[in-house]
Amino acid sequence: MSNQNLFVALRDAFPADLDRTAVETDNGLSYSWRDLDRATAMVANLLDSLDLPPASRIAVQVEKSVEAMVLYLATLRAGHVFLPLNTAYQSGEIEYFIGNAEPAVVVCSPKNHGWVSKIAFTAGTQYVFTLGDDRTGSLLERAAHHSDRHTPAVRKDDDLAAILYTSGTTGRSKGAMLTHGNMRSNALMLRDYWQWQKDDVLIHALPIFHVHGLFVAIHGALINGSKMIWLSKFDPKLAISKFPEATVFMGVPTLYVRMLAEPSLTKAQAAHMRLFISGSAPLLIETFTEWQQRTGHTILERYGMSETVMLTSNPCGEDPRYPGQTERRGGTVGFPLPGVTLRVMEDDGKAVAPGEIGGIQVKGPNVFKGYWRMPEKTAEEFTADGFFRTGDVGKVDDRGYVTIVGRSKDLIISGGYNVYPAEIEGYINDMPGVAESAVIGVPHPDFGEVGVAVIITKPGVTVDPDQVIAELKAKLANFKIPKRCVVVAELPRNTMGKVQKNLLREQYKGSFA
Ligand code: MCA
Ligand code: AMP
Repeated sequence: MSNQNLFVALRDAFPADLDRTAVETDNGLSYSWRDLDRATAMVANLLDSLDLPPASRIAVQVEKSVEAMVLYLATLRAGHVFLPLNTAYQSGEIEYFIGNAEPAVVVCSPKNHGWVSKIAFTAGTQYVFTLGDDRTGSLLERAAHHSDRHTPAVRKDDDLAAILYTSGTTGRSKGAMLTHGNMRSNALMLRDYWQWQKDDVLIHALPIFHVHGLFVAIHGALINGSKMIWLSKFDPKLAISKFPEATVFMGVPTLYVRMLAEPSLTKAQAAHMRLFISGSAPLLIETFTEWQQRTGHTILERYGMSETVMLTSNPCGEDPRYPGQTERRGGTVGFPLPGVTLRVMEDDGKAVAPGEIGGIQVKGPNVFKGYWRMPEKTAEEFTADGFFRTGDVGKVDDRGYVTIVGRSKDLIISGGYNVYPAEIEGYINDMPGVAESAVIGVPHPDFGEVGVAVIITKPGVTVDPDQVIAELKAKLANFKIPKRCVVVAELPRNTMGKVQKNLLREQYKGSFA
């Protein structure tokens, strides 16, 4: 694999006829491949005109739009590092990310310009632009004065392309550094593994501030020169209505659960589709089975991480490494992808017996460069022989299928978003009257899993659970807010005095049955 700027690999795959439609939006706009090339050139020229240090971070917190995707592609084209931020993050969270990543440029939604620019300039950011989801804002105004031709910056495989913040069990988020090589190798491999066809059309219904929507979906379509039907926000009825014009859909399990609740989801309506992919969170076997019965399609479940992009996938036709195994098996995340080495290990570093459960470790060209400015933390997460510890617990069966059975990291995945109990507990424990708290994940029919906060108060003090929730809502992204908050006299502890979250999960698992 020669060294190549990821943008060049994507643009090389554009169809010969650049006037064909590349993106069609749900509000009636369409963008040709030529539009994408010209728009990314103009924004890349704007970035070049700022004389930024090489590999500057470009932090972006904007609503989903085609122009936001153009900004991502232009950042690659200009050779800088894209840092997408969840639109639900509030000022405390943004302050941390900007302080940690020290971006040279911040692009924010016009409505947030006031508080974001204050945080950015205080942190030393040189430029703050705005970008609305309706093609307004200073970024496009400034880019309009620049040429629509641009020679992409030369980038090597090991050069940074993006930083994705993902927390660990210990509170603050870590910036996962993904290189041009990580993402290009994964995109090219998935193009072949998921058998992207010439006339495939992708329905893009995911946010574009995480790996699934920003890399797996967008790279998947672009590296195959495939049109995208672009939904600004997931709506089950709208997504289903697009099936007759499309062939590929990618979603987190919640999207499938919500579409199954729609009477318009029928076999006939899904007949034109070729491939439904699910990931980011466990797909319940009930959802997998119901989807198969309702639509005649067998969802392809795959497994990935911010640190590794895609790791495993159920088959999409014949996988020569597993002859005759074309079955997509519900409840599994399929085979390690070509180029990915996956092993299941005991805590003491020995491999488990075949079929046994242990910690999943991986190696491959898709595995990230490390955590931004956290070399010690990075070193902890890699073994001496170079495998990345995913923090996931699983097994590989005798047919080679990988099953994820749990996580050793304290993590809740809610509607496909990661929620880190340690971060929420930190905020609750700082509240007056709170002695200690534990946030656990419990099953939820829509989001799959949601947080429940269990609190013990200081002696003689009463704490109002609703007040706790209200205070959290003022500080944290909405998807992180526990869906239930209870005050109890004591928390179950093991002999070491450690809170036994497994007992709490058992006790509160019926909260949203
Ligand atoms: C919204 N709410 C949530 C969530 N989303 N609560 C818990 N978990 C969530 N994920 C709450 C809001 O706070 C709000 O509550 C109420 O639900 C409705 O808010 P709204 O924004 O309208 O929610 P929605 O539109 O219904 O969003 C649900 C969603 C969204 C469409 C499932 O969460 C989504 O797009 N998830 C996809 C996440 C994703 O892209 N994951 C990929 C990560 P209130 O009114 O009280 O504020 S990448 C990854 O994991 C790896 C690499 C991989 O393998 O892909
Ligand atoms: P993130 O770091 O946000 O990319 O989340 C990655 C985590 O999501 C993985 O470590 C897994 O715990 C989880 N995950 C991703 N895909 C799946 C899947 N198909 N089934 C179960 N968990 C998954």
